[in-house]
Formats: sequence, structure tokens, C-alpha cells
Amino acid sequence: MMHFSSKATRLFAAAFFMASFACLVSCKKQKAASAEATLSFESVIPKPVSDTLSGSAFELTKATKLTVASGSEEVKAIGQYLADRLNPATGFDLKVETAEKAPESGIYLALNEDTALGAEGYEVKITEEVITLTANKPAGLFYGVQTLRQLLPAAIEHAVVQQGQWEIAAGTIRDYPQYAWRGAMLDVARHFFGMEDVKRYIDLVAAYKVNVLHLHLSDDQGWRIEIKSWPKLTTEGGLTQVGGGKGGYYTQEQYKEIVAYAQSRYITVIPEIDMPGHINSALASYAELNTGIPLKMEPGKIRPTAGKVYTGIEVGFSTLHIKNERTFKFVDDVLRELAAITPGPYLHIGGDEAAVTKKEDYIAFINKFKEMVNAHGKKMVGWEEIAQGNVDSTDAVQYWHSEKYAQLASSKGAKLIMSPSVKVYLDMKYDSLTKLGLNWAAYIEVDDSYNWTPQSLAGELEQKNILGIEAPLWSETIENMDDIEYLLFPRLPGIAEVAWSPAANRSWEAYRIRLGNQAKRWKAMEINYYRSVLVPWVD
Ligand code: TNX
Repeated sequence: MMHFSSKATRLFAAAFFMASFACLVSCKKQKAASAEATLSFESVIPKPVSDTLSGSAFELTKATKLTVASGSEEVKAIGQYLADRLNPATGFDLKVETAEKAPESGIYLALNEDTALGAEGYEVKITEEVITLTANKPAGLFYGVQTLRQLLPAAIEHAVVQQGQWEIAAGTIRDYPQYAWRGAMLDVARHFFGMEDVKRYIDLVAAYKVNVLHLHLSDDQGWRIEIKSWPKLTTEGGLTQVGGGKGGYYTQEQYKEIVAYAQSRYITVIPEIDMPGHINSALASYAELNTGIPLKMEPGKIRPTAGKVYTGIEVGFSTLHIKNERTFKFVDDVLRELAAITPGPYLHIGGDEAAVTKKEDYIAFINKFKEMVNAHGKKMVGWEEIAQGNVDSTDAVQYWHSEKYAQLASSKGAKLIMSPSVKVYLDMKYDSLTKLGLNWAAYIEVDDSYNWTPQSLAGELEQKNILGIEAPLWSETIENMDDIEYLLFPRLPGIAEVAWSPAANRSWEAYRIRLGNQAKRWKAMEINYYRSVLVPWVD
């Protein structure tokens, strides 16, 4: 018990008690105020549709309970995915529990009808006591989890235990995407990338709510997917790559593993077999595919040759032959086997740069490919040139530079995937000093890939025909994961934001601050990125 001996001490004690009483009333507020000063939603990319800070914070501790609504294994798996993101850096051992109703504290994930949020949207409500994440569908919960990751301090991304206070700003976020197709393409044909690289690529893009992985599985330089009825495609056509190094391929089992891994991140795999051009690796593997009409080629140009795989980087010199009866047996077998191991709705038939295919043959090829793809229960996607064929509203056409083809596709009712080479070709150099990449389309700095909207390109396109956006990463000049990351970061997050966030919510000036805030996160994730001088990086 305290004892007060002098007047001065008594006065001091009285003041002390008054201060303590005042604190009882307002300390909670003071904590809230300091949280407001340091905590915000400014770390989230893509920018959410709406967010309101309430001024306090939730603190994740080892006592935090992670609960999911009972009744759905899929929701439980998302809870586990969240636990797996939180446990390494915090050193906690959060376990997923199930409950019939929302708990009063901790983190809670549940499906909940809220039609305004659509199939991929989510709502997250954060108070000092509880984080409640709800969505119509599991995909929305998964995207909400990505938002929660980014709301935590960047150190959460470390693979080993970090000291730190794990606070999340309190408030409400309601969020849903503008476009249904938010894609990233990886060219595994020019240079081959193994299973671990593809999985890391999936994880890196999933963090920015990308939902499509387009795998460019064949090209002149290599065939990368096992086709059991035509085994030499991989055992011969997959042996090498650009530069002549060792190539590689995925067995069907490995491909299924990639598809399942992507699925667990709510990413649909779209496999591409590029035809009727970009086909030298198949022509090299099977001499019988070469027995068509001889190509009319300029003297000195590359000629596809049976038995010879190409290791350079030119395009537009190879073609399938329309009058060769083996051609369509080959194409049908490939599409059938691919359809059987692809749960996603689309097969990509390429169709680009068929410079040595006669126009009438080209159109006949595309029409035939479409029939075959549809016969195997899938929808067709192809590069913009396929607009010349009989495309309809079930097909998707991937714009890369021709306004004419984009409009033709749109006028036929086909859906458009916007991949403007001057904005989102991730293989383009940032500037003239960039070592990796090409520059035939443009130099693409980080602001260039952010500052555009799908409507502003390719003339007047029907908004309802735009399915979404996809960023291709062609791999002529890149050989390993470090190279991939350098071209992906920092551009991919901005492209993901163009696809997800309403254009009216976006501004480069505000975005560059949010982007700069990602640097610590990328360091923790050991991402090799280009430190553009346009961005105020915060390390
Ligand atoms: C064009 S655009 C290609 C690819 C190349 C790329 C390099 C398109 C559909 N085809 O074959 O790899 O340029 O930037």
C-alpha cells in the first residue's frame, strides 16, 4: 500500500492518480491514434475497390485462433494456406480450427452470400479483437488472404522467425476484380523452366491476384509437354533450347502437378501449342510432318528440316502443311491428350506469325483447329491473327498489336484478352541499359506498364467483349528464375492492378508510393527486381 508522508508527495500522488484515471479513459484511444499514424492500407496491390480505416489495430499473437466455418474442406484448405504463410516468420504454431459460428476473437474465414462481391470478391472486417474474412466463393477468400498478407508487416514474408509486432490496421475492405481474366504467360519453349521455377512463378503472381497461367508449351526451339501418341515430340523435339543448351519437358504427370498447384492458388492453366507456325520442334521430331508442299522461302532464310531442332531466335519460318494427311491426325492427337489433362475451359492454339503459311491455308487451319478444340470439349484461344478465321463468342482472341484484328475479333463477338506488346510484354527491356530482354515493341518502364486501360487501346472495343488482361513473358533471353523475376518485378504487380482495380481508383502518383512499399516484402521473399528510379523504394 502507498504511504504519503509530505504535502508535496501527496500533491504528486494526486496528480499521478488523475493522470492514471485519464489514461483509463483514453489510453485505448492513444493506442488507436498511434496505430493510425503507422498503419494503413497503403501496402495493398492491387488497390482494393473500397477501404475504410477505423483507426485501431489487430495484433496477431501466438494465442490468436485461426478459425474457418465448418462444412467446407476447400475453405479449410485456404485457412491452412494462410497458416502456412503466417507461421514461418512469426514462429507461431497457428492451427486451423472449425466452428459453426463466428468466434469473438481471432481470424475467421467463412463463405457468406453477398452478391455485390461476385465470384471472386471478398470482404474483410478488422477490429482490435477479430478479423472476419467472407466471400461468396472460395476464390474470394483466397484473394482476401492475399490482402491480409500484404496488410501485415513485410517481415511476414520471411521464411525464418523474425522479431516483430504483427499488427494489422483495423477497418473494412470490400473488394472485387474488374476483369475475369488476369493472366501471366510463361514461355517454357525458348528456354525450359523446371517444376520448382514454375511453382515459384505461380506463387509470385498469385500474391497479386492473377488467376490465369498461360504456358507457352511449344515453339520452333522446343516441345515441352509429353504427348504419348507422338513420343518423339519431347524425346527429340524437347532436347534443346535457344542457345543450344539442354532443354527439357514436362511429363503428363508433372503437368498435372503444375495444374493442381495452380488450382490450389485459384489459377487456371491455359496450355498453348503454337500452330500452324512456330512448329519447327515438331517438324524436326517427325519427318512425316514435313512431306507437304515445299515452302516458298526467300533465299538465305532458315528452312525447317526434319531431324534438326532450331536454337536461334528468329520467328515466322515454319509451318504445318495443310495438304499433308498426317497433319490433322497429329493436331487432333495433341489436342485430345492435352484436353484430357487440362481441367480449365480453354486450349490455346497459338496462331501467331504464320508468315510462311498461305493466307487461305491459314484460315482453313484455324477453322479446323477450332472444330477440333470444340470436339474435345474445350474453347479456343489464339493470338490476334486467328480473328481471320470463323471465331465466335465462345472463342478468346489475344490482342498483341493489331487494332485491325482486335476490332475484327470484337465484331465477330469473340472475347478479347488484352496483351498490348508496348505495355505488358514482360520480355521488353525497361530501357536501353537493361541487359535482358528484347526491344522490338518498346522500352517498357514501370510507369508505361501501369498507365493504360484496355479500352484506350485497339480502337473502339466493346467493353463487354474484353475478358481481361494478360502479361506474356517470352523467354528468348532469359534462362533462370533470377532472370524471370527481374523482368516480372516491378511491372507485374502494376499490370495486375490494371486488371483488378477500377480505373477511376488508380493513379500512377499514388501507385508508385504503394509500389515502393513492396521493396521490403520482395527482399524478404528474395525476389530479384529492377530498381526503377521512378519508384521511391522503401527498404
Ligand atoms: C512475338 S507476339 C511473338 C513471340 C516472340 C515475341 C518476342 C507473338 C504472339 N509472338 O514468338 O517470342 O514476339 O517478344
